[in-house]
Amino acid sequence: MTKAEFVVVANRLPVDRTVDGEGAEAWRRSPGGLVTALEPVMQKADGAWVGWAGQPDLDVEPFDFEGTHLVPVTLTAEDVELYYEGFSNDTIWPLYHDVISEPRYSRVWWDAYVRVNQRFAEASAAAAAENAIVWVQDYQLQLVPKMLREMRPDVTIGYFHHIPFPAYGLFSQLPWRRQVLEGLLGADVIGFQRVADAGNFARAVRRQLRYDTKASGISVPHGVGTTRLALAKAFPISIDASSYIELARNENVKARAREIRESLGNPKRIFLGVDRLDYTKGISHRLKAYGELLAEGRINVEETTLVQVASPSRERVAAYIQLRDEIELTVGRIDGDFDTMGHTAIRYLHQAYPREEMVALFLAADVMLVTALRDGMNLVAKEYVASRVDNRGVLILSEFAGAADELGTAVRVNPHDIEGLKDAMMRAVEMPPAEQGRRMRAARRRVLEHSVEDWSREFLAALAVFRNKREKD
Ligand code: GDG
Repeated sequence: MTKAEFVVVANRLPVDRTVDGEGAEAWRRSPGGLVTALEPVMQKADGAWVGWAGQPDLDVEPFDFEGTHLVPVTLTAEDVELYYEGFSNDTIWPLYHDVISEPRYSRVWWDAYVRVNQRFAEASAAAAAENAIVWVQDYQLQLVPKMLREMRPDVTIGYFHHIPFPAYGLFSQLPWRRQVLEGLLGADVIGFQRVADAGNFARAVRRQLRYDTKASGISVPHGVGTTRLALAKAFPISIDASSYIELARNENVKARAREIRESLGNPKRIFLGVDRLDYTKGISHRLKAYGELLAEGRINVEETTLVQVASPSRERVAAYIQLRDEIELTVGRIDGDFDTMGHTAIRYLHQAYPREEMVALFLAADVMLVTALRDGMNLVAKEYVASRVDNRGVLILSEFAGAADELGTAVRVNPHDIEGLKDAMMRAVEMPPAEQGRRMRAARRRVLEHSVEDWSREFLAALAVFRNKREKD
């Protein structure tokens, strides 16, 4: 088997398996941001990517795809249920998002999480060349860094955490908190979205493991009486801004944006929400605020429409099934109360769209609503800003999304404060074009100056320091 100098380990491979009408199988690049972010690095470094192919019980040999060596990890239907839907999405996800939904602690799920993390670690150990760099992605694989270090002390290990790391008072609920911290500390560099996340992690390490921390450095016991240094700090993720700019300048996309406005009856103002249908995104809070503005007559359906794209997500997890029912009930009520024959209050779409359509929606929208109750970063906020090449439009941004640390000129909200949210929405619809321009230009500058390529370059530069040191020792 070919060994790679650079290995990415993620729950999912960057491809989807397709089967055509005749039953012929093929692989198609999946559209995710991480794939775009790592593509240039993978090509240059002759990299390998270890991950699950997205379907249970699918046993595929490693293969090459568009210059990347892909190493599939097989998950059985039971693994998917216990490790992925269970521990990852019904324990860690709600716990790390401030228990918006109640986390479930199941020993059977934990056992599966350990078992599957071990399988990912073994596959990574087998794929990595001597002294390779291995970059582990996200909360499904928190135990991989330590497992891998034990198998392969020669490799340099990075871990990036895409979601928030919670305050110790919450994190300490986790029955396996020690194992998770130790798992993560197997990495040389542990990256977070916000400075606050890195701070929460360091505090958990001090309180739970009693290790010393100083600035971003953590002293991790290593051998008898000695320690090694691990770095835990913020590396805020970003987007491939230029691809959004290109789409926003495309004549077809611009025409589509006009068409969308027309098909909604040319309202004076369009509000837009684009989220995976997830309880962390604060969709209910935004619907509540919008419904009240209509009821109070501060806005009316002749002039204003809310377009809510809620793309299907985790549809087998109970909390998501319930959330969908709640949201669809609320949308139905608001539309029932306020729609007219020609105008709708909320155009709700439980569908996923191609990126061109997303950008057309961004261009059509006067006000973008990002009202997450907790969010690692929230890429949609950055995508909206990048797409507004006309320097128009207003971003309403929750202070609980990581993006709020960077996009200081957005209209900032606490989504729990419904009156405050309503006032912010009114302020946004009434904002003069000159002020929109000032705010949008500053936000765009930030997104354009710090794109996803900068993110991966900065993370890998931090890892390279560890690798060089290892080579010298
Ligand atoms: C996690 C963290 C962090 C959504 N619907 C469609 C579609 N999308 C795209 C968006 C965006 C992405 O999916 C969602 O990214 P977010 O950042 O908004 O949220 P999560 O999925 O929760 O991502 C988050 C992120 O990881 C990266 O580190 O920012 O905090 O939770 O790119 O545009 N794209 C298309 N059709 C859809 O219907 N094409």
